[in-house]
Amino acid sequence: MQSRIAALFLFSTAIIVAQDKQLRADLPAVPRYEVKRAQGRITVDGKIDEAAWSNAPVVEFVFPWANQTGAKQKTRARILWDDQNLYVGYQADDADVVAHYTERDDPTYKDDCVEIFINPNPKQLEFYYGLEMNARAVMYDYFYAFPKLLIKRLNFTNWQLATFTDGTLNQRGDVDKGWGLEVAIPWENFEELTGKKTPPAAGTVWTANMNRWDGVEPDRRLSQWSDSGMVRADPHWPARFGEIVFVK
Ligand SMILES: [Ca+2]
Ligand SMILES: [Ca+2]
Repeated sequence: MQSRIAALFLFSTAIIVAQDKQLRADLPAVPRYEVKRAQGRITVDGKIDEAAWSNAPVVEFVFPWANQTGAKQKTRARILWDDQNLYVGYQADDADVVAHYTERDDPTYKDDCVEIFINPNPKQLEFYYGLEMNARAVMYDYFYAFPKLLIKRLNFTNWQLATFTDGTLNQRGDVDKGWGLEVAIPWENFEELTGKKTPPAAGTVWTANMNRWDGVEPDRRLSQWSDSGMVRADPHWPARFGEIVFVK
């Protein structure tokens, strides 16, 4: 009986998900990114100015939702790796940098915010990690049993995170230039999905997406590395994450 109830619950949940998560037609193929080794030290200060970053390919986010309003402000992102960490760097053009949340696991996605979703085991599409970080370097991290359960009690350890604002945070009357964010994530944080603490072997493919929430309601936009394909503005759809391949 219990299993029948469970099956009924799963069925009804699937219907809700299908209604809520509708994909657009004619989507482009998901992008692929070569994650290069960091040649030299990265100082996590929000400035993407180390020599190591100049070796990393740059991706620019797209704006999939034409119904959203507000300026389409450019975001460039890069990823690197070494034996200790995965590094992600963002540079966000932004004429008005606004972020209010200050505590771990606050809903930073309501601020000016950048995100990375990481699936270290692309053979499955049910589980991934999310890191959503606002322009004042507040971390909201979670494990997502997609789409049913988001566990924000998961807290990554030993990460480094910093932002740099080229302008004035939360001062609305002036014109800012933008902000940058760097995060270094030690490999051990991914071990539940990889079974290993060590860095991935060269050639390993994970999937990921990078996102940005920008602007102040009602003029707010979501942009992404890989278009999630959702009808409504929604970054979460693991089948549409891009591929990241770790190269030597
Ligand atoms: Ca730096
Ligand atoms: Ca958390």
